[in-house]
Amino acid sequence: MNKIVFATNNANKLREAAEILAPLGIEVISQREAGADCEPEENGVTFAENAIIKAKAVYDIVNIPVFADDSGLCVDALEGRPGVYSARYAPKGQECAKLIEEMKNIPDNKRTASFQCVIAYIDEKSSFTVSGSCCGSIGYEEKGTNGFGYDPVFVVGDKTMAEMTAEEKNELSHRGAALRALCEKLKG
Ligand code: ITT
Repeated sequence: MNKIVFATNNANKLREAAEILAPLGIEVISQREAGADCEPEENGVTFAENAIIKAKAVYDIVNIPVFADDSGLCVDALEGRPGVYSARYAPKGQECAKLIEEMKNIPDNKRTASFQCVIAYIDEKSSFTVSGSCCGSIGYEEKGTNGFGYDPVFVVGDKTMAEMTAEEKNELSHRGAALRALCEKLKG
């Protein structure tokens, strides 16, 4: 099985990537396991810029194949916010409550949103980015206890992402799509 280091400090992203990539023959190792205990400043203004910053910082330490994920929630009624600032929109655990409050006067038909994910990959021969997205809408209350971040307010079909099993989420998520695109590129 091929090994790739995932440049992230987010344990939920790590778990999802491991679940998605294992059946495709790729073993995911955390940056900490690989000996890279760093948290580079994410000062890019796009998902791609931030993904590249994270992948490079870890690649420079470990020198084996690395990928990083920069992702976030883009809400149409908020002109794409919180977007690249999703991790910094509210203190951890309060992001859904803050978003529900900010969206309280937005009618049903204007609550559309998408999760976006850009993955940057680097090895000794190549570097590239791939992306994935998932369209849905913002609910009026938090529902479900699975997943993380904005999952309890992000509705796809008749469920929030936090009401889905890990398999259901991975099948349709932005991260699932980007990771499958990464595999396709690596198969080349
Ligand atoms: P790393 O930078 O260490 O990977 P992070 O959590 O800071 O971890 P990002 O900078 O990419 O990652 O921020 C992404 C934020 O967007 C994340 O903290 C969540 O709030 C949100 N997010 C991304 N993917 C999500 C998902 O699948 N479900 C729910 N929220 C998600």
